Amino acid sequence: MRALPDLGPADRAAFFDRDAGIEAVSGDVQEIVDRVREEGDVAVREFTSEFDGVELGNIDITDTCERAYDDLEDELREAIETAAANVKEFHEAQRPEDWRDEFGPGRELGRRFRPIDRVGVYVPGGSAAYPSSAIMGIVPAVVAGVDHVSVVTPPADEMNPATLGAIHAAGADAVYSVGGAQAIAGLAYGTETITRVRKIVGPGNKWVTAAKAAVRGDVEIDFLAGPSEVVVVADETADPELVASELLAQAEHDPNASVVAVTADDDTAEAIATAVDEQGTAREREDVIRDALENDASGVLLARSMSEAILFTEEYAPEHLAIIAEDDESLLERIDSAGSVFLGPNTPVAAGDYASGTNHVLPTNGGARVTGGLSVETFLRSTTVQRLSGEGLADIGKTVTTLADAEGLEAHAASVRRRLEKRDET
Ligand code: HSO
Ligand code: ZN
Repeated sequence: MRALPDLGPADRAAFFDRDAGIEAVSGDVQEIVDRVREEGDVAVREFTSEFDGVELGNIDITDTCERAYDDLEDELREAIETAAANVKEFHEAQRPEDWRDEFGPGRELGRRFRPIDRVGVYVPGGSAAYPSSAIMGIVPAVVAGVDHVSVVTPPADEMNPATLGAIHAAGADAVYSVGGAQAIAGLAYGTETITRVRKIVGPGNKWVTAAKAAVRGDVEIDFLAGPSEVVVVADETADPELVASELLAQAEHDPNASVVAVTADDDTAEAIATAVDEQGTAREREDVIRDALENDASGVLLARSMSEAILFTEEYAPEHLAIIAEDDESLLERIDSAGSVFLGPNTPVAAGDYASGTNHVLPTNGGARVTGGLSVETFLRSTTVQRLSGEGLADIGKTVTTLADAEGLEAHAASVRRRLEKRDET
């Protein structure tokens, strides 16, 4: 437990600067990206053999996913279907309608939304299997109306059947068993097998994230997501064991995860720290949890007031924010920067990680200051539309010609004047 006011500048910087550590691999990643771009499937196979230790047969495993889905145990298949249905319902509620309105006499303006035609979703493999991330990446794209959703996921001698089944259930059009930087490069530039996409989304390890940074510009990406984060803001009414359970849950994702509890109550802080120690032993992923808890950006913090706790949280801009406090709604009013917020004692972050319906692909490392998580809008682009009547043009004509003249763009001004003159002639 640490007193928040006692944190020095270096301690504070550690809390507020939680980058994904991609610089260390960006040189190697650039080489992988360049080779896949030049050599296509040959390079994909070579890097997969080198990094995953797998000699790829078929890169395209779309049919394998369908079979994996059919073979899932009923209970697991139903859980996947329920989670996907809840995510679909919440994302359908986000779909914006095209609209047009009259903003002045004869000046009709509007916006229309159309899906991006081809997108790629990275579904992580690694030490934990992530069927839930398949749902979170694919379902919003399908809801947005994306024509072709390609999925890449790392190969293994035994691929996780739940992940493969979830990729099928979520509605992917094509699935490739490729992971790491080579997968991102394949999606960005296309290979003989992998269809080139216009936008790549989804979380991955630092190789994946570095590759997304490397291809950005040639292809759109969602954002550069790093290890998981949670801040729990708790008051004296919070059950310290529940607060601790939130820290441990996100800690088990990654040794570099950042997990913080902040409260203004001495006893609560003490009790949370004790509960974290108690709950931290004999866990399946104890090593990962321990490392995450020892992280410089993790800890139980004692603020002088809830206001100080909130200011800290706003500056931290966490991926996940849980507020377990009596006046949770008024505390939330004072927070602008958080990826996803969980209110009250019955709302564990795990609910949103899996099944409540919100998306769990969220900005980390302060990204919440500028962006939200994956949503239907991630997969849409907007177009503005306008129609002016003669009266509508006359109404703004002088404004346009004055500004065009000021910019020295005489032909712009003339395109307006000509119309106004013709209108006067009739
Ligand atoms: N908490 C993760 C998502 C996840 N949790 C997947 C469990 N499975 C996002 O930071
Ligand atoms: Zn999680």
